[in-house]
Amino acid sequence: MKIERVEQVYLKMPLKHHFETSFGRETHIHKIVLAVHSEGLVGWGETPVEELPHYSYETVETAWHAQRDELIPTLLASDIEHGADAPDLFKRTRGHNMAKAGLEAALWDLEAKRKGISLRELVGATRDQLPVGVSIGVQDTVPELLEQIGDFIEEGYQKIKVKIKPGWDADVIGAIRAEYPDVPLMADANSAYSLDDAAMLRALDAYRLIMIEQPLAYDDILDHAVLQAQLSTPVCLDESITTVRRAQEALQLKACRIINIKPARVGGISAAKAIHDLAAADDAPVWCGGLLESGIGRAANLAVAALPNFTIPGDISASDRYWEQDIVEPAFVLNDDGTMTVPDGPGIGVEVLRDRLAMYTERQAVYP
Ligand code: OSB
Ligand code: MG
Repeated sequence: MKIERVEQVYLKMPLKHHFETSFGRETHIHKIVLAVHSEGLVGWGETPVEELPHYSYETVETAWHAQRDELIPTLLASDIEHGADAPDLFKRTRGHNMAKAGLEAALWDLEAKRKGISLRELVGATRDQLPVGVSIGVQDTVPELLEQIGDFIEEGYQKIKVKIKPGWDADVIGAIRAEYPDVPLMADANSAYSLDDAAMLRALDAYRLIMIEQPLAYDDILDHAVLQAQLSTPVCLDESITTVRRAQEALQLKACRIINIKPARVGGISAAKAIHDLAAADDAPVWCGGLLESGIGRAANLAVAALPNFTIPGDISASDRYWEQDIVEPAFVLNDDGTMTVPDGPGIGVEVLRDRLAMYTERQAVYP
């Protein structure tokens, strides 16, 4: 595929409600959308970076720079056959996974559209309805959190994930369990603890959580292995798993029993597939996390999450969970049975709305 033109668009999208994690409270979500053009077709991808280096060291500015100054010129100078060839094409660049992942996703979408097949089919996945869950930020009060959880259960979400941080943890989880004894529940700490907090983390074992996500340092494997040996609750790694190699180390060292695969965090769809396969060979389930993607990234995440070892509901909520107006049509909706339908049209299977893009555009560039 000879790529004739690449569009790079920085979007700032207002959230319906603020989203709070142990890093702080967000009211807007920043991201870069990429469009790759070839022979009249357009492939779309999303780089779900933040404005500031909190969850990840990557930001709008670092991703913009890596794409503009290295990745896009490399792509324009190449003749790439498959989206799956992107990691090799970009291998001279170390790190910058989210910058790479957005371009790789656009190439997979373009390849699928050229072949007239869905991205799901190109990825090699077959399931078409996926059970999904919802991630809920830190709230001002416990009653507000309980009410939100009740609303999401009512809507049909099949897994509730709540953010925890020191001062908002064991008591809050206990209150949720008292109100909703059987809801599939998990906690995500976003690295807010250390091994000094092992006693509190062990106390969470009483609440039958499906897992605890990334309790310790964002770049750690070894402390998580020490912690996992002390917990009956499975540890799930998110931030620590940045590459296929890290996933292998984590599984081998028993630092986790479950992996949250975010294609953007691990560098793209190819790496996500490789980690899926590695975990499956180790009997470790995986699930698809999210980075508050727009409909473009959401569609690609659904296609990847249709692979067979994604056995735990993902953080793949409906468009209206975060957005008044998504940038794709049709928007993603939750089915009555708490599943989401993987689009089966060509590529990502949803249409990108140019007028919506324009509403949220902060900056854009076209190459060459
Ligand atoms: O840790 O999974 C996380 C959002 C932004 C940054 C990190 C995380 C999250 C979420 C929300 O939990 C996932 C989503 O609904 O997209
Ligand atoms: Mg997480």
